[in-house]
Amino acid sequence: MDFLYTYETLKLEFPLSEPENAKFVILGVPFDGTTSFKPGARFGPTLIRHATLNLESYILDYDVDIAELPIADIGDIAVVAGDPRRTADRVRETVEELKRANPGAIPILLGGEHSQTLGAVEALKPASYVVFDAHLDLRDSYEENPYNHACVARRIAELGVGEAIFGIRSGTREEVTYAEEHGIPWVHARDYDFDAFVELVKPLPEPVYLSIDIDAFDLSLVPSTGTPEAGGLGFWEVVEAMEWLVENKRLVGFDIMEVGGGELGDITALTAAKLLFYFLGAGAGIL
Ligand SMILES: [Mn+2]
Repeated sequence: MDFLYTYETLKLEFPLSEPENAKFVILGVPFDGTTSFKPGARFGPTLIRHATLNLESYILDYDVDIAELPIADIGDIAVVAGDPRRTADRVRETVEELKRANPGAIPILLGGEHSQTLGAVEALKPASYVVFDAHLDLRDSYEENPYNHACVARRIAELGVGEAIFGIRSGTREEVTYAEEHGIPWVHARDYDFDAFVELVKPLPEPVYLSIDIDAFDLSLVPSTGTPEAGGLGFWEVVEAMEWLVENKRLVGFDIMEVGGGELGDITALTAAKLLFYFLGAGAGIL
């Protein structure tokens, strides 16, 4: 099927399904128009796909070969340069197109700035938003733009979507106050463990959208991201949480955002690619 706003790009290596028949549908969002510090997120989707070439499709610990799963890759969104809202509109419309053709599909965004998650959430209308991030992203506006990447959790909260935020080690007093006043729980990276995750996520209503801002990981794993922060989470900590969500909650969407880097083989993209394969491998359990 053809989508209005996507174009073909490098795809995953193994045989892929058509989007109409796939359970998991990959969509790149190469947008970095409001990046504050370290540019390169526009290359994220391509760098992640390229990094997957380094990985076995067989996931040892699951005994699952993700090359045998119904996965599609519909390419990248044609972004509106410098305009996160209009680009997120294209993400929303693309996800809506996909869901009309294949209501059971779970879109997987590869980004690209976190601002673009808003478009997918608007299309999928989850009851809850679970996010791993170094930053609260609860600002009302940043650099005079309410659709800046630093505002995405606030925009999503305003849609009436319940939230739980993990891996935090950066925020403003204004954001902390907003979280308190609106009952948005968040866990500092220093306090994060699996039990804290389950305790907060268990009561959340379904369906759930899971967003992973790659900067939630310690920056040794993800040096090339828009706003890197020391003191983040380990790889298996996030995988373990993701596995629990896939097994215990109905997921409607997933993303890995803020992957940057200027060259093929970047560490950040390798981390993101491995995470993507673990998500797909865990996803075999819900087919
Ligand atoms: Mn972040």
